[in-house]
Amino acid sequence: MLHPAPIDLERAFQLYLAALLEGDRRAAVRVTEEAARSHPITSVYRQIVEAAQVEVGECWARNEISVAREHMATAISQYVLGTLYAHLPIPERTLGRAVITGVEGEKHQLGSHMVADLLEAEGWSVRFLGTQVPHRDIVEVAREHGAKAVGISATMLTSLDGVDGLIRDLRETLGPELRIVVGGRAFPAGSGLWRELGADATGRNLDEALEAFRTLLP
Ligand code: B12
Repeated sequence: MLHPAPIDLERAFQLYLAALLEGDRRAAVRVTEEAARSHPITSVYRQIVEAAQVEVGECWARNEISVAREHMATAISQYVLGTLYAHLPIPERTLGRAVITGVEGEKHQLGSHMVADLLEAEGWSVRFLGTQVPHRDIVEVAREHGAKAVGISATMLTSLDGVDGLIRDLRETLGPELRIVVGGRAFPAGSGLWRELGADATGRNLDEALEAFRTLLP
């Protein structure tokens, strides 16, 4: 019996982007599920979903698509992450407990959503809070969950004060043992900003994010 050749990631990206821009959720789910059968899940997240979201942002910045179309595309990507999550191999063992969150005023949450999913697939017990959460509530969840690490996501430079405040609040209540990882577009390559804010590690993309959390393990 003949099996169709596995879909190439570049081709899958093109099909996925077209599906996002047309608002075709069914096609977006189909292409990512097909890609997930023959490629590592990190590649599907990074080279298809993330790459397409970045391109959607470029189209929006060039005024080629409306805000409505960008929102439609992002809503589809959020849905797609939900469908891919169902296929993530979640190990039985628990490596450690983590909370992943955005800060007050920050609206971007797809990147931290991906980080949270893939940390779970690595064996972390994760509480993902989305974004725009009051900081005292984040501290409370981290305490209740017994978090060893908190990952904080920031895209906009205007969120950096919030990151600074949240790190202070976390350290004040949960002590210096708590490990803090920051990431997102607000922390560009080569910037030592993360260290200045008192974080223990940073990551600019999914692979670096996973590596940053690995360094916290004994
Ligand atoms: C979707 C989107 C939105 C949505 C977000 C909805 C949602 N539920 O997330 C909405 C409509 C709310 C939005 C609003 C705005 N947005 Co916007 N948005 C985007 C867009 C198109 C995609 C974002 C995305 O999903 N990216 C894909 C993810 C996977 O990438 P990522 O977030 O960078 O995450 C990765 C890494 O950064 C890292 N990471 C992320 N978090 C963490 C956390 C940890 C702990 C670690 C280790 C790593 C890590 O790992 C992730 C995976 O690799 C981007 C374009 C882009 N280039 O990203 C613009 C973009 C980010 N937005 C932009 C702008 C300007 C805005 C607005 C100001 C627009 C406006 N005038 O209102 C507002 C600001 C709102 C606010 N206060 O936060 C600009 C930012 C420019 C800049 N200054 O940097 C961009 C780059 C668009 C552009 N090309 O100009 N936006």
